[in-house]
Amino acid sequence: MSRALRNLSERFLPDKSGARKRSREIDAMLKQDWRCGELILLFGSDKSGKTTFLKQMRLVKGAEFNHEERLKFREAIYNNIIRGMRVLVQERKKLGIPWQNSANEMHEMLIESFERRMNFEPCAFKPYVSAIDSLWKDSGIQEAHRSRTNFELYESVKYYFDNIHRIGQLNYLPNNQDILYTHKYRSKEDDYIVLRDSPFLVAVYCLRGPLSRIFPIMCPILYIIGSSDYDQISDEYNCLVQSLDMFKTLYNKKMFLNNNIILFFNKMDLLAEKVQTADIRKHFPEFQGDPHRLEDVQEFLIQSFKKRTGNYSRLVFYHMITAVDIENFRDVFKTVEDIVMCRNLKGFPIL
Ligand SMILES: Nc1nc2c(ncn2[C@@H]2O[C@H](COP(=O)(O)OP(=O)(O)OP(=O)(O)O)[C@@H](O)[C@H]2O)c(=O)[nH]1
Ligand SMILES: [Mg+2]
Repeated sequence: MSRALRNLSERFLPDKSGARKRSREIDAMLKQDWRCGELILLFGSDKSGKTTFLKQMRLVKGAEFNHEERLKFREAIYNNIIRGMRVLVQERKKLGIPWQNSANEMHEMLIESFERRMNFEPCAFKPYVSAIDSLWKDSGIQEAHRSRTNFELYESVKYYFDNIHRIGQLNYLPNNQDILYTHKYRSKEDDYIVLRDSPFLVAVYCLRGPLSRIFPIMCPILYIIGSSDYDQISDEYNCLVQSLDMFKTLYNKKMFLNNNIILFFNKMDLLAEKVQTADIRKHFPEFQGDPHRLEDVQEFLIQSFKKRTGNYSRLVFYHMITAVDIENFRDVFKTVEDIVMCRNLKGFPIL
């Protein structure tokens, strides 16, 4: 491990305080020279699962979240739940779907008046618990939820609604699974991780940022794809197309021509569920095959990314994952290590 990385790990292991200072210092450290294999870059389109991937890498290395961090996640979970339900009640209204239970009009008012909160304590969340439970059971909300591909809603809210009574307890502290399902709104401290006893730092980057000043070296690139996003629209832009375009930009960036790229087709759990009912041909008429067969849709995704690589070829590995799956992430971590250390590469599927 280089001195730069050692300094960095000593100073930035997850439980250290002073997030803003930490983030500034990490930026400064990243400008230093890094040897290949010490720094891993993580890219991916919005909400594809980059932060979840980082959280898992951290957990695999045994760096558990401490009490203070869990309290912050609790606050994020409360906000995720109420904001998620607010989206659903608003969409129900827009779609003109009637309430099954008219008592929910009152709950709707409570949810609609919610503003994002800091220092959100369990006793302040308590009044929302029965409202969320009652709304979630209403066929009006269920119907709005079924049409969620037409508006932006985090898939994880279903998990939280299903667990609302556990989460609503006054002594609630999120477990690791709950934490993996959170979506925190952009915070830079989420985007870096130095892994204990591991030779590398993983950093999330956004392609819109000023990249050239930061990476003078060849470092492996992990690219996360939200595989189930093929029918999601964000800012009038299909999310899968957004991911394909971003990959094309990355693939063709001169500064990354020598970097190994590993594509992680994430959200396989959601994809498997989605193909049962959704028809990918509505969004991608060029799809040939059975739209309800997972393997056909996976192959289409692989080929779509392959097409974005244009005329010249280089090694691009790929892997199918479910980033929220704690059990299987050890294998994913091993894959990352193997590729970063360039070992056992023979068996890896290549784009
Ligand atoms: N079901 C399921 N949910 C996932 C998976 N991966 C990520 N998520 C959820 O998707 C949401 C977005 O994931 P994040 O990790 O925050 O995505 P991100 O790419 O960091 O998002 P931004 O930083 O906003 O661009 C979170 O609520 C995650 O829990 C997955 O494999 N399956
Ligand atoms: Mg993120």
